[in-house]
Amino acid sequence: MMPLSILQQIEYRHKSGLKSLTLLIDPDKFDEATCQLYLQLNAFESANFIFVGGSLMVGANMGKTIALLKKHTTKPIIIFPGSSMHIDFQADAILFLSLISGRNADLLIGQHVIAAPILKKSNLEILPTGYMLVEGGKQTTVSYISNTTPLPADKPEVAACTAMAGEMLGLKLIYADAGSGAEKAISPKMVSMLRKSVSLPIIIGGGIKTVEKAVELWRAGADMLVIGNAVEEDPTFFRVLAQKLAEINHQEIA
Ligand code: 1GP
Repeated sequence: MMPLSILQQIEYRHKSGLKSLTLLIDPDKFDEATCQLYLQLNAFESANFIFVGGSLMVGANMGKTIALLKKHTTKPIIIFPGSSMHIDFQADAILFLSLISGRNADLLIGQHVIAAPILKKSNLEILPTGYMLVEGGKQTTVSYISNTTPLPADKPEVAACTAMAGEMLGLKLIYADAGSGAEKAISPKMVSMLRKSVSLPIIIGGGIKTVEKAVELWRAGADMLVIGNAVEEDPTFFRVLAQKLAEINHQEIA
C-alpha cells in the first residue's frame, strides 16, 4: 500500500477524531544545543508534525535547521513560510498559505505566483491552506509584517464566513493563528464556530501556553494545535501536552 501523503494523514486524523500536536521550530532560535535538549525531552517524537518557519527570519537558517531536524527525526517536516524566500527542498511539505483574513493581494496570491514554478520543480508536497490571523491582544510580528488587520477576536461569525469562503475556493486546510507569542489564544467559541462552518481540518496556533487551554481548544473542535513560544520557554511543556493528547485520543478511539 502506498504510504499516506501528509495531507491524507491530516485528513485521516481529522475524520477519525484523532487530535494532533505540532511543534513549531523558529530557525532563528534553533541550534545544535536546542536540538539535543529537544531530543532528550523526546519533543520530536511527541509531535505528530513539525512546522519550521515564521513570518520574519533574520538569519538564513532555514536550510541548516531542516538538515539538523532530518538527521534526528522522521516526523514530517513542513515549511511554515513567511514569504516565497522561505522555500527549502529538504522539507517534506510546505503550507501554501493564502492569507484569507487580509486584503493584501501579495499574500493572497502574489507570493504564490513567484513560488509556483520553484515548487513545481521540487518534491515538496503542497498543502493549500487558508491562513487567518486573529487578534491576539497585541500586535504580533505577523500582523505587522503582513500589513493586514487581523480578524476581531470577538467576531467568530466573521472568522466562520472567512473559513467557509476558503473551503469554497478549494483550500484543503484552515489555519487560524493569533500570531506567535500572542497574549490571548483564539477562543474556544471561535474554534467551535469554525468547526460548525467547515468540514476541513482546522489548525489553531498562537499563544497556547497551558495544557488547560490546549484541551479546551481540542475539545472545541481544533484538529491540530501548533505550539512555538511555550516550548521555547519551557521545553518540558511539549511532552506534558503530548501525554494529555494521548489520553484524549485514547478516549476518542476507545
Ligand atoms: C505562530 O501558531 C504559531 O504562528 C505558534 O504560536 O509561538 O505563540 O505558540 P506560539
